[in-house]
Amino acid sequence: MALERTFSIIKPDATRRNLTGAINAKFEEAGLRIVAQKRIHLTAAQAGEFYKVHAERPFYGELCEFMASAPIVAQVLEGEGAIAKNREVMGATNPSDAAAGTIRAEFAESVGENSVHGSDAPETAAVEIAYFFSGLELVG
Ligand code: IDP
Repeated sequence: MALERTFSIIKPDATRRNLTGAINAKFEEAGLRIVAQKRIHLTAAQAGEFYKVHAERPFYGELCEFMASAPIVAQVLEGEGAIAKNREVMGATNPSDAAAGTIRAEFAESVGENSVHGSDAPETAAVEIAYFFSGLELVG
């Protein structure tokens, strides 16, 4: 499997509860290297742009408001098959469906406030990384 990069967000529910280190430990234990990371506070408009594929979903307004409610940690994770591996470490969207030991099973509060975001495909990873980071900020 090829070395790959994926985009990750530690969401406001997790930064609020000081879980950045605990979540990063899960990534590192799974062999994902954090090659870029920054803590930022999105505006609702910036969150809306990031999540625009969900613009027609009933929870879109709530999601944008939540993502702008406290700082996030935007990250790029690198590793063998990083996109799939990160989705595995994150667990299912709804924490009540997430496998034991996953980030969402351990830390998520609800289907909306579910602690982490991770890209779902190479194309989205490339777009999401470019939305938050310049090439100079990716240090492998
Ligand atoms: P994913 O984050 O596991 O890829 P998506 O279906 O792409 O899940 O949804 C994006 C985000 O939208 C979720 O992580 C969650 O924060 C939010 N979301 C998804 N479904 C619901 C819902 O039914 N109610 C509220 N928020 C939701």
